[in-house]
Amino acid sequence: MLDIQKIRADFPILSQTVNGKPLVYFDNGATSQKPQIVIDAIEKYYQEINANIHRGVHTLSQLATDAYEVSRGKVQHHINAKFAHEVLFTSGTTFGINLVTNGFASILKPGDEVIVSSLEHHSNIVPWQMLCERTGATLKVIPMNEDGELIMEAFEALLSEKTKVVTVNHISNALGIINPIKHIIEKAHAVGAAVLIDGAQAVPHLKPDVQDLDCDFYAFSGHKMCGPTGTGILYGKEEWLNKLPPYQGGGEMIKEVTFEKTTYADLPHKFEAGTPNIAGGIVLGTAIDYLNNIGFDNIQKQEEALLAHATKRLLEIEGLRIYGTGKNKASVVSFNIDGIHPYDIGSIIDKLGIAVRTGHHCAQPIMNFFCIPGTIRASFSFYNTIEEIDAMVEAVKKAQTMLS
Ligand code: 7TS
Repeated sequence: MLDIQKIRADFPILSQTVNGKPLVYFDNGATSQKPQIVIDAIEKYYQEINANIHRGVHTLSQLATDAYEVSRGKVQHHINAKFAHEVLFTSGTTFGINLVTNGFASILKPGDEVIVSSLEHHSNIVPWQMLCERTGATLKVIPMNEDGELIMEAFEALLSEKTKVVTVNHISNALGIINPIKHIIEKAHAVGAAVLIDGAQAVPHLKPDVQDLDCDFYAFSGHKMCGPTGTGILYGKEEWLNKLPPYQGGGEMIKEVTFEKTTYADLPHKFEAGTPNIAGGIVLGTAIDYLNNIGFDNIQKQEEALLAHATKRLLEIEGLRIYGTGKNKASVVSFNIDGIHPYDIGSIIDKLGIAVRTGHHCAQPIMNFFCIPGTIRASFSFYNTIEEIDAMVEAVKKAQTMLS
């Protein structure tokens, strides 16, 4: 088992008090906290090797470029991509998805279909809607059941030769449901559709294997996996990245520029215009090393224990309903209490030092499905403890008493 106290000591923010109470940070789905090793690595970059990359012959530029490319290699191995050039640095999941939808604008035709799921974050709905508006393609939606699970028979019924893209999240941010993505990818490929997986909520909990999954694109954010904000990755299969046009034009993404015509650089540079978040990209590699040193088996064991304890303790509260009761779940509990607005509970427990997210979690269609304005979401990380969950349960009970 993990020595949680030792791990917690890696995260300086966790020893803070908020509103005079020890911080209980259960908003990991929004962003994770950062270990000291990540904070130090950012400082070290600016103190020792700060320079622009891929352009200088001078020593610092080469050091920075090497560190950036080493980090790309770490990500490649972490997600088991076949080639390093299939790993694009982005500013986050949102950017990665928009890069792909922008590319598909030159591929989709009126009458083509794009399938999204009813469990998506707005980041994986709106860009596809915009794409459909641009191209005349039609958006189809995989429905879900009362447990928050996607209905696979309905998905299969939506598939046809018109389906050009299927996109679904690996893990739902609002409910924590883990989707059967391998099955979805297989079925989508059987009709010749490309598949984008939104891995934003998966990468903090597990190590995706993009070759085993056989997905065409896998997008995620660095800041949810102990890395800096403003970092992310878009994995794309080489053949797809070669097929898609660049997203942004600018420096570093070209081979040759004249006023008559520009030719584009090879992968990955074709998709990395301008000066990137160099420090962030390098330090994302540090965060990945940190997580791998802890070990994803250990992370999962700890998070399973937290989820089981939180589910059991919360259900002791009268009138409390958990949303997302499917079997396959990550360490996220979304709930409401009869007759009380989620925001009111969130505000009161914040006064008691407990940070959860309340609201629609950028997943309004899920809230509409359950006919609720939002939920209280506690999302756990491996550095959280059973005692913190008990503190949250007591705080929620107190809030319930105050508000009833
Ligand atoms: N996709 C999913 C499944 C997400 O959970 C999020 C962010 C995004 C995409 C967008 O990621 P970004 O890094 O580009 O912003 N989710 C949340 C959340 O659940 N609470 O705050 C942000």
